[in-house]
This record gives sequence, structure tokens and C-alpha cells, in this order.
Amino acid sequence: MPNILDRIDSPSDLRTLSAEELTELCAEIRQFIVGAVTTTGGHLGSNLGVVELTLALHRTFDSPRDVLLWDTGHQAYVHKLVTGRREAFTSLRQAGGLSGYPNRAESEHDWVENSHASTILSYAHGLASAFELQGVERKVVAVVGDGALTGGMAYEALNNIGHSGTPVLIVMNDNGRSYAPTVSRLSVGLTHLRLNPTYVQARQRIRNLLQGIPGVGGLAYSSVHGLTSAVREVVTPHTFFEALGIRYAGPIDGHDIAEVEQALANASEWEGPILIHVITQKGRGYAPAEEDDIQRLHDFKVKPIAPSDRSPSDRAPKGSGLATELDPVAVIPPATYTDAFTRALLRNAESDPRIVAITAAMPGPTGLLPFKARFPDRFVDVGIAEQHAVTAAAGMAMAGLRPVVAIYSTFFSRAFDQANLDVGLHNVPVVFALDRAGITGDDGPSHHGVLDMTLALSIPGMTIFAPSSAPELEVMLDEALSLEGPSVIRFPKTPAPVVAGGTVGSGIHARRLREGDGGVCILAVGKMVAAAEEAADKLRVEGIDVTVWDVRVVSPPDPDMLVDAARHRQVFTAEDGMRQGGAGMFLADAMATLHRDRLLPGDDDGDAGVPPVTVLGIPRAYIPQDKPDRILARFGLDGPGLAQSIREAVSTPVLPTSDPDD
Ligand SMILES: Cc1ncc(C[n+]2csc(CCOP(=O)(O)OP(=O)(O)O)c2C)c(N)n1
Repeated sequence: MPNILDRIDSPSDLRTLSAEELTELCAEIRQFIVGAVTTTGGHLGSNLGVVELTLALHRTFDSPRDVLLWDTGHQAYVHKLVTGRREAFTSLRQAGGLSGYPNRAESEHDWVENSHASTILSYAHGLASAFELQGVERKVVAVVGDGALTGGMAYEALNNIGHSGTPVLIVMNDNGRSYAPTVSRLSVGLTHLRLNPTYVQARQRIRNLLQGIPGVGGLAYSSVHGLTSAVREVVTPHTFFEALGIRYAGPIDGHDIAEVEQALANASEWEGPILIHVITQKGRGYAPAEEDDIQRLHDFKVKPIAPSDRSPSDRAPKGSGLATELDPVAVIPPATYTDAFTRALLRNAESDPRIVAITAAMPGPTGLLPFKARFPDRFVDVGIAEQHAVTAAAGMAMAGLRPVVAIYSTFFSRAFDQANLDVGLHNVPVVFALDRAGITGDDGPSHHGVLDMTLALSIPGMTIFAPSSAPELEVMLDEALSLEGPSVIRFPKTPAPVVAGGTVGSGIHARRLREGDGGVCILAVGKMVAAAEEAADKLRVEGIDVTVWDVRVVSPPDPDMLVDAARHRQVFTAEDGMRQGGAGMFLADAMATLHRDRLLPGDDDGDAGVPPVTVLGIPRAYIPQDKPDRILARFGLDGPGLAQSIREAVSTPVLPTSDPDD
């Protein structure tokens, strides 16, 4: 049979297809996506679930004249496939390749570059109101998942859209799942609606009734006027959205292209804001993803399989031999920082009933599932609601609990105000476990965790730990849970170095790993400790004997470390976060402050100065997708790169910063 997907180069190619061809195309697209994600990693379940919906949207609306928007952006693969980017899928999430999210540089069909959840209704409101103001006739359609609808920003937008009457067409893609099953009363309401026999029967009656009316036609049952108020009253979502001023229509089978298209066409006639409730199945058409209860396949990362290693069955979407290769558990490295966090959290929670764990819709990736299983009453999933998570944690801490908020570093930025004022200002003992800190790679600029240090350092009283190994993380969590104020432990996704027993630090002290000849001192933060040690080994062979400190606790900095560093002729700091306002600048300032306060050895004799400090870290830039190691190497943040920076500095005479006669 000829391949239909190969003939789809733009949305207009979709409009000529028959119903049978569309069905065939959906199967081809699913097969294509499973094949692509198997090779490059990526989001599987969410994209398999929106195949029919995406085709219906592109057949009904005239993109890019009409604006199609996706929240969170991770489910835009099908959209990319039908907007001329099929060939580029071999480079999905690779350096210089196709982004895993909408990307304006790739296509005029992508309006925004989003990947943090719950923003799209705000973009939609902005675009639609701008078009209105300028008298431009363009439709704005925003697809938002039930998971993204747990984020506060989505409600801010709904409120504004409903109140102002902005003509946005919202498609609520309800698959009952976020990463894990969606946690929300609204979602519970939606589930009841889906399963409610009264509703289902009533809906069928209306369908039959309308189908029998001459001139109204068989599909009118799904029109915006097609639901009687009696039906509306048996369920809550209508009430909810309509109370906000947004017309509600649905629910509609999101895998029935004709039904979705009819609903979209009807809804686009409505002059104000309207929401179509579409039911889809996450992972549709690929058995392991359909059955995946905890949505491990939501965010599906696998080791790329070399083309030569792949059998023809690798491309089969359903019930194929893919299951083994697609099992993410099989590829999780044995000693990750996340594993260490899970272990230490469970150990502490066994003896301290005050410990509670909070996630913002990501219990699996943040390592909280074992905690949830062991202490279900002390586990809280707040939905995709980082801001709320942090302030709720502050409240729990005020009432005597010891909350541990486990979120990705990149999502911590969202909750900065809450961390600063609700936790920091109140000096309450909330522990932030920031996973995926530093350069993360494949997900591109939005997912690097490079801001956490800068943000956390600006919160007074925040103790900031950066473990350099899994055992370090464990002792740091013990320490953090014993503090009376807030703390952050930030750690990367990359495998944690294995350290021999007993070689961890303690308390809030730094740890000197090797003592050099007084020339160069490296203060290395977290993951950079391994790179610093590698650099030191290289330099020793060349006769440059450097001192290496594992900073461990960036704030408050260990004065012994600062004093020792100040004894050297040159100091280097190394971190995998942003340089500006990061650990290096903070430590350099702390050293200068000690000197100003005459607290460095030799200050009283007037013969000391602060050595020059070279701060190595990530520049202030949006860093494109690539493998983390390659990105770090490009910025000189690997062993060879650090060694080279030091070599260059050592071969350049250092200008004294104190009295030139010294
Ligand atoms: C602010 C923020 N927090 C967490 C995430 C991680 N994340 C990506 S997609 C997703 C679930 C989205 O669920 P839903 O909106 O229902 O879409 P689906 O994948 O089910 O289609 C989560 C939690 C994120 N992208 N942004």
C-alpha cells in the first residue's frame, strides 16, 4: 500500500484525504512516532494520543493564518510531521536538529516556544485580543491537557478570557493523565462525566434525536447548542467553565476525526470564548504506552539504538518486540543522584514522622514513587503547580512538618517568589530537592537547570548544598533535614560518580580533596568536582600542582575553605550553572568580604591580598539542545577544559592585587 505520510508536506495535503486514507494515515503516523522516539528518545504517550485531534485541527483551520497552540508543547510531534518536518525527525532532540517542542525557527506553524506547562491560554488570550484590536480575522485555537489545567497560570488565563470574552477556542485534551494520573477535582469531575451512564445515555438519545431531524443532520448533536441543559446539570465541568464565562461543549471522542472536526467547525462559529472537551487515550495504539499506569513512557528517554541493531519489528507500534528495548527501567543507570535522594529520604522518613514529600505532578522522575508507596499519607502531589507546592510546604513547615519539595531545577524558577518570601522570609525548614540541575541536554534551552544557584543564593538564610556524588547527597539530605531554616540540594541527572566508603564530607563544611603547591586553587561545585579532579591529574603530570576543594555547601561558604583559597596565587571556581550571580561570584565576593573585614591570614600585617578569582560556569545565554557532556566541554567545563583554563592562566603573569611592593 502506498505510504500516505510520505505525501503529506503541508496541512493542505490532509484536506484531500478520504476517511479511509485518514485512518491509514493515523496508523502510519503512530508507527513513525514510535520509530522516531525509539531512536532519539522523546515524548511518546502524549503524541500517540493526539494523532486524530491534530489532523482534525489542521483540516479544519488554516494554519499558520489561524493560530494553533499547544500546552505544554511536548505533544506537537504530529503537528510537526504534517507541517513539513517529517524528514527532520531523524534529528529529533539532537544537536542542531528538530526540537522536542514547538520552535519558531523551525516553522511558521509554530507560534511560541513553550515547554513549561500551563502557559498557552495566556498566549492565546494575548494573540486573540491583539487580532481583535487590530481588526484582523484570525482564529486562535489552544490545545491544553488536563494536566496543564492543574497549573495556576491556566486559571488566571481562563478567568481573563472568560471575563473579557476573548474569542479563543480552547481544546481541552483530556486523557486523565499528566505524568502520573492527573491530580485535580476538575479531573475527577471529567472522569465522572466520561463514565456517567446517565450522561452517556442522554448523549446517545440526543444524538439519535438530532440525527432524525431533517435538515439538521447527523452531526449536529455535537454542536455547541447540541446539549440540553438537563444534560448539562448532571455534571460539573460545564458549570465550572461556564461560570467563568467560557462556553463548554463535549465531551467528544478525540479519536473520531469526523466528530472532532464537526465540533471544531461548530465551535469556530461561536463568537466568544469556547472550550471543547475532547477525550483521548494517552499512548494510543502502542500497547506498552497505553498500559503504562505511572506514565513512565510520558517522557520517554532511551539509549539510541544503532540502526544496524534494529530489527524490522522495532517499527511496529503495537504488541511488538519493542517492549524490551522500550523499558526505561532497564536503562536507568544504577547509581543516580535521584536514587540516592530516594534512599536517603526513605531512611530519614522511617525515623521522622514529620517528613512529608511534595511533587508537582512528577512523582516518578523525581524519585518519589517509593516514598508514596511506603508513606501514602505523607506524600502530596499538588498537580503542575510549583508555586502552590512551595507555599503549601511553607504552611506545612509552620505547623511542624518537615516538607521536602522535589522538583526539577528548571521548574524551581517558577516558584522563586514563593521560595523567597513564603519560605525564605519566614525562615521555615523546607528542603528543596532540585533534580536535573545544570545542563540537561536534549530538551533544549527551557530545561537546563542553570538558574537555580543564582536564584537560591539571592534568598537570605538559604543553605545551599551541591553534592558531588551519591553518598554526598545522602549526608546532605540528613543535614538539610536537621536545619531550622530552608535549604536547597541541587543535583544533576547524569550518573553520580562512585566514591569509596568514608570519602564524604559532613555538616556544612567544604572538603579539601588535594593540596597543591600554593599556586592554583580550584573551588569546584557539585558535578564539577569530578572535572576538577581530572584537570588536577592532567596538570600534575605537567608540573602544576593544584589544590582542589569540593565546595559542598555554597551558602554559607566554609570560611576555612575561603581562607585556604586566599593563600593561593590564583583561584578558579567551577560550576555547571550560570556564572552571573552563581556560586563562583558568590564565593569570590565572600573571600573579598573576609579580606575587607581583615579576616584573612596576613591581613593584619598588611601583606595579604585577595588572589584573582576566575569564575568558570555557564554563560548567560539560551543554550540549544545537545548532549550535556558536549555542551559542558564547549564551555570548558570538563577536565580538559578546566586544565586548559588553568594552564593559560599560569603561563600569564598574575598582576598582584595588593601592594605592588609585596
Ligand atoms: C511548569 C512545569 N512543570 C512540570 C512540567 C513537566 N511536564 C511536562 S508535560 C507534563 C504533563 C502534562 O500533562 P497534560 O497537560 O495532561 O498533557 P498530556 O501529556 O497528558 O498530553 C508535565 C508534568 C512542565 N513541563 N512544566
